[in-house]
Amino acid sequence: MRYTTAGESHGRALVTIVTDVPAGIPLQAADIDGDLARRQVGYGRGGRMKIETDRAAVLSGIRFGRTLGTPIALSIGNRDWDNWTDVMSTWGEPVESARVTAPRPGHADLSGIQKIGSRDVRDILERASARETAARVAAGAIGRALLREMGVSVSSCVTRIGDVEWSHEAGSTTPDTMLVEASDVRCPDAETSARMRQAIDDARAAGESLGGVFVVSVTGLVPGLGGYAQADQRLDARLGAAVLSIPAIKGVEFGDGFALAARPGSLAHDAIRYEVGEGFIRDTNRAGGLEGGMTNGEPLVVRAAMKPIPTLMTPLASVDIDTLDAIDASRERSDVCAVPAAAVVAEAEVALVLANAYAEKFGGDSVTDMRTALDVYRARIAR
Ligand code: EPS
Repeated sequence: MRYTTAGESHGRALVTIVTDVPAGIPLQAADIDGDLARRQVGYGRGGRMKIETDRAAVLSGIRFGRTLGTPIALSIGNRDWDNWTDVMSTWGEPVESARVTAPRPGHADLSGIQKIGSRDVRDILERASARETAARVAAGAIGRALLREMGVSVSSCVTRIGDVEWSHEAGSTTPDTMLVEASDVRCPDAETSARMRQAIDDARAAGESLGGVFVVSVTGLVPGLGGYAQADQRLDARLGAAVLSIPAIKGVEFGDGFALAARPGSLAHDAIRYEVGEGFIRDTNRAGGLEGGMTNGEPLVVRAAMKPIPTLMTPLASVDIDTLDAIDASRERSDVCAVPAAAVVAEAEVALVLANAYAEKFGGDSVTDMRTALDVYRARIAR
């Protein structure tokens, strides 16, 4: 599956077209809209989320609740567009008073205007805005629906907001411990969630913003997805690129990741044993489910670091692009913390990579054929 998106943050709508979708995937509106809703909630979001109630209109590619195998076009309206029709008009002359001239450190603003030669930072920020990730989540819901047919489930949780960390046992971030939909910071631990909320409140009061860390965990994967033979087959690289494509993500690790660098080999890998009737077993999952660029049948554990949002109500220093005078960076209505939302976006990105890995290995035309091929493969490796 490949997807592309279009749409400005305060334009009419976000759209996505998803191609190379196997036929016959059962899909309901609630699958897409449910994920859109999960992305929208989350403690630390700003006023915009009170305006939007994201829903995807399906324009093509789904008939009677099943994918046709044809491109799926989805549109998510921006309710806020009604408030931006002058500033974001398709035609006519620019509103000079609405021009943004103070680029925000950390955002795409400055490099963006340098890149395209614009004198209005809004030309950049409208598309660099993480609003675009709503369209990715809609696309990802189709990947998730395919994975469901393959017996795979994808979930996430937040393990750090600012300096508040949930110190969970390594390897405990499997879906069983990640039933966190009820928590508005997506952290499974109630006491830590309360401290995370307090940190967000404190940041808001100080005109600050906060980043954090989240984990995406995937269960039900067969071994051997991805590949060891060529660089572009390696699943670590493909997953890493997908998660790093999400705005504000600055680091990704798999399993014990960076901590592995400090350990001797005997404490860095996952010993193999065999049980009749159960097959190959690992008692640890330090590798995070990936060895040699492939899944190894253990839960996939992807951890990512998100930097704090660049829009600060107590702004950093910047330079006016008209006068070149020192000036405060521009203030826009914004979120204080979007780590819980980013975790849901990462689920979508991970789901799309894994859906493609299944389609490569088991055939991408029809979900029925994929399931048959998967059953044959499972039976072979069980022998
Ligand atoms: C964003 C700024 C805020 C966020 C937005 C991302 O929007 P606004 O400028 O309209 O207040 O709420 O995120 C979303 C709209 C969304 O759907 O996630 C930014 O500058 O990146």
